Amino acid sequence: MDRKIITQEDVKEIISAGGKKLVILDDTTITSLARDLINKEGIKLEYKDKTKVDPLGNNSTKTKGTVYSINDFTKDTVLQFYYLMLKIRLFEQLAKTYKEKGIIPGDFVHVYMGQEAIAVGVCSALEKKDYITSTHRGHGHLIAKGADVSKMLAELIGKVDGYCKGKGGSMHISDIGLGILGANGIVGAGLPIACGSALASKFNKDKVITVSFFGDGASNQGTFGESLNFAKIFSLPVIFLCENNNLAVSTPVSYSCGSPDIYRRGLGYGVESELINGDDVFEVYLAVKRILKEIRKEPHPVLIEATTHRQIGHWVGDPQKYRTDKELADLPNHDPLRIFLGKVKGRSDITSSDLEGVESKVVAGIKKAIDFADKSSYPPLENATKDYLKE
Ligand SMILES: Cc1ncc(C[n+]2csc(CCOP(=O)(O)OP(=O)(O)O)c2C)c(N)n1
Ligand SMILES: [Mg+2]
Repeated sequence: MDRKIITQEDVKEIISAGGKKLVILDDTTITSLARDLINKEGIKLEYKDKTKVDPLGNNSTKTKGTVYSINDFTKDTVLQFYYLMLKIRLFEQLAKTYKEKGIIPGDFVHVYMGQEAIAVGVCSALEKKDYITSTHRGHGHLIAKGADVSKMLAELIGKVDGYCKGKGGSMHISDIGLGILGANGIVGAGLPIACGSALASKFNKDKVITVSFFGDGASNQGTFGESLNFAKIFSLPVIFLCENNNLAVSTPVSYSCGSPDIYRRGLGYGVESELINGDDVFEVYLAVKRILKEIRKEPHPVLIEATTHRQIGHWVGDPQKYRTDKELADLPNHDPLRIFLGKVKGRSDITSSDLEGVESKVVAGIKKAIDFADKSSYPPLENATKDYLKE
């Protein structure tokens, strides 16, 4: 079988055709549900490339790259990916400028530039009813899940029409109606929250899935292990999505993580785990779509590690003295928008005027947000102590 990914359905097909052997490529991914069935039915795996040792012993579902054709995607989907990624990029450029000019109050603004392919690939694969938990670097997740950029911008600059009436700021935006269970200033805090919502979905049998975004730094928090174990023992419908940008503020993974393969930690908890290329929106979308389908069929947790690159500092104003010149010079090669545009060149039906049309739409939306936030007023002093608790 020359397939790159073998799912439970593929194995069932082989069984019903009376097959007892599976010939696969060296870098074929076998999902954990498929693996369980292969083991149960005693199907033999035979690798075309004989250098590969038995993957079942290793229990790894490492993906070396999903093979796809850009032509597999509809034009609408491709343009929607561009719309969302560009919307995030322009929103973040604006947030950066506002912070540099002192228009945004408070200490830190963490922007998502460079990681857009993950938020957009994941959230485009989700259904509206699904939930996400976000992080301190959350603007991209929120925009991809449908948050209103006008209300977001108003919140960032402390205005009364913002998501939290201007009192929460960048790291406290949520919109339950859109399935956004909150950005979060506490590193690693989203994972247990995701377990809670996934537990509710399990009880309600509503087929809702929760995705918890977190960083490589958060993977060293106790909440990571506690949440993965909890989700496994209760078979919760949740994806733990680690955005590995190799840095927690200034600390690289090589210093902070015992093993550079964060996804492998999931295997120790019996959680299906994969490594994907988070620079490519098409790859992220396909991997997450496939995993969601399996989880909706039978609830279980999955850990995804998506490699990615933070295009600027940890916070706006971070001089990034800890990054080498070589690393900084290589960043454009990992820019998800650049990678996207390179792939789209292969589509004869997508013209530069199609892309320009998307750009104009994004710019108009950002201009509207600026206008909305500008016109909104600051909250009155007498409301300073209100709205913190449900009244
Ligand atoms: C519990 C906790 N510890 C420390 C911090 C300070 N802090 C904020 S962001 C951050 C790094 C997080 O790194 P990572 O999880 O990789 O996310 P990234 O910033 O790379 O997106 C730290 C240590 C915090 N907010 N919460
Ligand atoms: Mg990080």
